[in-house]
Amino acid sequence: MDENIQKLKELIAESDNIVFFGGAGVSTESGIPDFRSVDGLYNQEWKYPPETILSHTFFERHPDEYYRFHRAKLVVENVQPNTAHKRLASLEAEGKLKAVITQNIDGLHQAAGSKNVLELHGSILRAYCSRCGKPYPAERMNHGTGIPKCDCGGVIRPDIVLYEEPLDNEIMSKAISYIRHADVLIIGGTSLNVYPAAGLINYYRGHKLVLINLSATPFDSYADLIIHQKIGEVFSQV
Ligand code: CNA
Repeated sequence: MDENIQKLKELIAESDNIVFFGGAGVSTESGIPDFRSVDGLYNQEWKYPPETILSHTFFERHPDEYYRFHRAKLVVENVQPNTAHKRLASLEAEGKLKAVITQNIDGLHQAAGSKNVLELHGSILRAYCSRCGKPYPAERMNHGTGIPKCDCGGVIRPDIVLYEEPLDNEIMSKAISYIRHADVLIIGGTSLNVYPAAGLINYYRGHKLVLINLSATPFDSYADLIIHQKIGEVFSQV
C-alpha cells in the first residue's frame, strides 16, 4: 500500500472525531462530471461557463436556458454512490466520523447512508417556488420540459445556492463548528476555488489535515498529508 494511504489509514484508526469536507471530485467516480477537470463541465461545449448559467441573475433572466443546462448537465441518470461515499457513511456508523460537509448538490452521501450531511450548496433533489416558497417534488423540475411553474405563476427553482446567493447561515455555522473542533479533517475532491465554502479550511485548529485531490489546490501547503489520487480508490483502502 502507498505510504501516504497507510498514514491516512492510521489517522482514521486512531481518531473518533473525523470531519470530511468535499466537493464535486467525490462524485466523479459515480459518473457526475466536476467543473474543472479535463473532462469537467468547463471543458464541454456550452455557450456560457457553468458559473454564469448557475447564477441568480441568469436564472432570473433566462430560466429556459437555465433549465436546459440543469436537465442536461446537473441531472445525471442512474448514479450510485461510490466507495468514497460508502466508506464515509460506514465511518459515521462506526462513530468515528462526526459530519460530512459537502459542496455537492447530488444527494449521494445520503444515498450511501450518511446521516449528518451539511449541504453547503443545497440539493437538486428538492425544489420550491421562487415567488411564494411552496415546496415541490424535484421530479418535474429535473425530468420535465420547459420552465416548471407553481400554481401561483412563479418559477419553480431547485433548492440549491446559485452563484450570487448567500449560503445558509445555520448550515455554515454548524460546518465551522465541526471543522473547528475536528481532530482529523479530511478534505477531498474539491479545487478549493469556490468561496465562501473554501474558506472553511481556515477554521481548522488541528494538525491532521488530509487533502485528497487529483490536482493541486491553493491550500496544498496547509496540508499535513497530501494524496493526489482518486478519492474512491483511496477510500477503498482505508
Ligand atoms: P471543482 O472546482 O470542479 O473541483 C473538483 C476537484 O476535484 C478538482 O480539483 C479535481 O482535480 C478533483 N477531482 C476530480 N475527480 C476526482 C477524484 N476521483 N478523486 C479526487 N479528486 C478528484 O469542484 P468543487 O466542488 O471544488 O467546486 C465547487 C462547486 C462545484 C460547488 O458549487 C458544487 O456544487 C459544484 N458541482 C457539484 C457537483 C455535484 O454535486 N456532484 C458536480 C459539479 C459541480
